[in-house]
Amino acid sequence: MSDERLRLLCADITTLDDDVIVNAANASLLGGGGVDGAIHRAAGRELLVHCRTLGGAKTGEVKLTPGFKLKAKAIAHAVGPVWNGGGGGEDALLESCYRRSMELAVENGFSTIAFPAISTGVYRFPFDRATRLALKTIRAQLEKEPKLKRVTLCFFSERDLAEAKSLAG
Ligand code: AR6
Repeated sequence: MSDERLRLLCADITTLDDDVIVNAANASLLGGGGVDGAIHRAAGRELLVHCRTLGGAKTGEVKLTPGFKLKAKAIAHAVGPVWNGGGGGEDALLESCYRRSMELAVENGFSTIAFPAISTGVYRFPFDRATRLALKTIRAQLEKEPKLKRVTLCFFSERDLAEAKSLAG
């Protein structure tokens, strides 16, 4: 059962020691506010120097970097969609962020990964819709990827965690 490898918690994602932590980045991959700002601050300036070589990423794409000063070994920079009413392919783009992050983790030999609630802050994706989609995509991917030992959904408030737990069933 894939749910034995899924955990939901409330934390600052920069403090986690999972192999990979996922960043809710923007297309420049050069940092910003929210979780992106927190990850860049915690990983240190070397992360920005490295990100400058990546040439950005499209919405729905994910690029992997080292974790630098983080406990995590790597950071998966995922560019989530800006919510625009749902008619612009936002669901598929958000799903791609979760699926590609997990695929890249496995391809690079990692076995644990932690996600923030991508697109649900500044990008305004409705929290319940985003969380349902995250749970569905992660569960499907866990079934396909036996090498992934644990996937964490990391929320930044107890309120978000409680809502996610009720959606997870
Ligand atoms: N640990 C875990 N979750 C966090 C943390 C943290 N340290 N900080 C915030 N969150 P957002 P987005 C939660 O706005 O909507 C940036 O400027 C937060 O409560 O960080 O994908 C980028 O550069 C929310 O639930 O990301 C982009 O321009 C979730 O992380 C843009 O924001 C996502 O909120 C991306 O917007």
